[in-house]
Amino acid sequence: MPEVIRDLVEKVLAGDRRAIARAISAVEDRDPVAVPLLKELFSRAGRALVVGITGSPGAGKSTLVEKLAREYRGKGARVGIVAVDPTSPFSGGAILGDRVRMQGLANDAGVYIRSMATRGQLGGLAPTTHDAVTILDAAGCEVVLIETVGVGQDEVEVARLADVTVLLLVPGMGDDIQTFKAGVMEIADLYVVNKADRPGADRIEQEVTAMLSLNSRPDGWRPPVVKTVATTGQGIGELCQALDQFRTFSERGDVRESRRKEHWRSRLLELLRQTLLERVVARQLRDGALDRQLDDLLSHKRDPYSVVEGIIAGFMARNGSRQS
Ligand SMILES: Nc1nc2c(ncn2[C@@H]2O[C@H](COP(=O)(O)OP(=O)(O)OP(=O)(O)O)[C@@H](O)[C@H]2O)c(=O)[nH]1
Ligand SMILES: [Mg+2]
Repeated sequence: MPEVIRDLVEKVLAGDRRAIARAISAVEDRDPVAVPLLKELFSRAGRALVVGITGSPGAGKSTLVEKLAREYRGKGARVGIVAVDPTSPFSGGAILGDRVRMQGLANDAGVYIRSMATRGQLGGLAPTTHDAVTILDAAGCEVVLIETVGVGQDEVEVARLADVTVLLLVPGMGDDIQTFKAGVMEIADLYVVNKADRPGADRIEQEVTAMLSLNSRPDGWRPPVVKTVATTGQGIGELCQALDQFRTFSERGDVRESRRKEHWRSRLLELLRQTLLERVVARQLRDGALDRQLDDLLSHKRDPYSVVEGIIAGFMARNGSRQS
């Protein structure tokens, strides 16, 4: 293993914050050290509790994450925070907002905070969020909190990555709860009614509880509803307890294991798709080869299915001889 990678691995494993930052940047930038680094770190990961926190813009996710991180710090745990931002990495506004709200944690060596931009990626997770979690996990974070904005499909993505998913609701959503996509409500293991200092918190709590009583989950878990005021920290202790309860529940049954299995199944397929595509593009579609195919498509001389079959056949022929 090259010295530079060995050095980075050792520092990440020791929890060095600058090394963690460098490792995550390497992954984001698709630096050549990223894959060898992740290969080394993977066997040291798998212990962290990964908590996904989702909810509408402005629901109080960052404020809650900060309080939750403090609560876990109080118990002596090291905490990693990944705030996934839907904006481009260049607009920066919301990222700065998150940083400011979490400033209170900035000087704590036991907390690592990272913003990641989705860069337009569907699903609300930065493409590299998974790898960032592996790095934080290997670096000794017992808890990794992932904040992701809840717009459409994003919650489903975070739920696949997390061991436990928390959905933040706020008073004043009124009938919105009815219009919440069924799939979104289903992915939450825990519901938080945040901004409970505002009128309407009880009503929304009742609505969620009523809705939950109508659906029973196949795994038998009954998602609790916790009221919080993230700005003051009220209810954070209860939330932590509820998280612990879910953890115990999911570790006792095979819930956690089967979730992780599903997670790795989709992750492997995704990685395979990406790697194969990159190899095909690198070996078969160099030097304007794609453009030449486009001409045939535009004039309808060839159909796209045959073009794809041809590209893959060419790749297999070249690679078959290489590998045998
Ligand atoms: N009254 C009240 N305000 C809150 C509470 N929690 C958060 N806020 C305020 O709500 C605003 C949004 O909070 P954030 O923590 O940034 O919300 P967010 O969900 O992270 O927002 P985005 O990341 O932009 O989607 C801030 O002004 C917070 O101070 C709460 O419990 N009560
Ligand atoms: Mg936020």
